[in-house]
Amino acid sequence: RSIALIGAPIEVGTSEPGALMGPAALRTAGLVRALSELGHSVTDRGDVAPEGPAGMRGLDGVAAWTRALSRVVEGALDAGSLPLTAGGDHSLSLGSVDGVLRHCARHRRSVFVLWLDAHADFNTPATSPSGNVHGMPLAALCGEPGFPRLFAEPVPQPLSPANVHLFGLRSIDAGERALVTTRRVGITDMRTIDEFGVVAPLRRVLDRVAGQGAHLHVSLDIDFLDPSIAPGVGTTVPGGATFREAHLIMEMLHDSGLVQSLDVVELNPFLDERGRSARVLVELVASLFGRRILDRATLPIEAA
Ligand code: DIR
Ligand code: MN
Ligand code: MN
Ligand code: MN
Repeated sequence: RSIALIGAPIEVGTSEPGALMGPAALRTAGLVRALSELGHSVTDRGDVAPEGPAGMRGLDGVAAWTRALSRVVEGALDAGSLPLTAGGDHSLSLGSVDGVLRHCARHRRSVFVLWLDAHADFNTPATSPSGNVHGMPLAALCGEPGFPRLFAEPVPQPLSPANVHLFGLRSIDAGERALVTTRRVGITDMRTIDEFGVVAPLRRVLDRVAGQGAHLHVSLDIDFLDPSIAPGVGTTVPGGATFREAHLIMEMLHDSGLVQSLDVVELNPFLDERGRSARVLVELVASLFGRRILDRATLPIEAA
């Protein structure tokens, strides 16, 4: 496939400095090479420049990035490429998903977002205990109030909360817990993964996406992973996905053939240990784009 790598060195959505080095660290860890070796044609579009004053923290700074990223992601999809937006804090998904929504609105296609994250990212300015915008993108994308002037134009078709699935959840604030419940957001929390593993819950999600013929956008927050394999993030939460669970998810996503756009977010190289987390992310992205141990899918057990 044709993949457009879009750097989004944004950190105004968080209080922990360092995420702006994320795109550079992913490039250094060999992201482009890993994807090219799998036979994909990768174009590195470089880093996006924000439209307007991007220095301030909070919504006004994030808005400048949102507009620029939305345009670049929509353009990549229009050109038939798969946009891979590399961050940068999770507020970048306001731009990438907005671009996806605009592209899909023109093609009358519904959008489904799979959010691999320790957190729900469904706060609004009214519910957020931290005030950090990286904890709010899903609420804004789903049309919750409190986000004026964030998007360039009103979204033609906002994201439906029923078409959002949080996977790996293990840290949620009181206000956003109430919101995701009333809005009926899909959730596979860590407790569910402990009980049933990743395969059955993810298969249900993928079957729904396939049934809808929806565009599948995957947003991978590095804190989805257990801090023991990925320490390079400002908001580590113990009890995350293991290396093997994460790879299996990526392999299932690849096999589904449904993923049309991807975010890789929250890598903070300043907190990383000698590039470990960046390398793990590159390995995971490679699995999502088709790297496998053998050149066939796993054999059915009875045929083995
Ligand atoms: C917390 C942390 N729920 C907040 N969110 C993070 O600030 O709203 N999301 N770290 O990835
Ligand atoms: Mn398309
Ligand atoms: Mn997040
Ligand atoms: Mn998170």
